Amino acid sequence: MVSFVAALLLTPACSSTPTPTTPPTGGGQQGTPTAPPGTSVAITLADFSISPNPIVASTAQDLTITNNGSVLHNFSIEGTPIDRDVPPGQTITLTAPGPSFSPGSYTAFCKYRRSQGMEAPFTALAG
Ligand SMILES: [Cu+2]
Repeated sequence: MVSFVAALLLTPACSSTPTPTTPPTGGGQQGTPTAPPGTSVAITLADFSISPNPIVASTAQDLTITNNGSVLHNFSIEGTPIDRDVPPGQTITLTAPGPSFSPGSYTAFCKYRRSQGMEAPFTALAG
């Protein structure tokens, strides 16, 4: 048994045929995130969550942010000037952030209730 294990460990990895790694298709749970189709991405604020979570958008897409909660919420993106209040029942539109907003990984949050779960990873893709 010991020699069998040793033989496995000593087998050179380069002797095997390379296995192609196929990225998962659809869903976007793993691998490269993809922005939802369309010219805008809908984001919903609630008491106290942000959806979708995580958020993926292209810098060419508008963000429409709706507050479905009962109190004032806010949509901010860390490291950017984006900081907008959204009163309950209202929807705001952030037009495609464009040049002020580089593709990358950010954190979106409600500045009033971040510690209560109103925070989501935000991936901005080149648009
Ligand atoms: Cu909030």
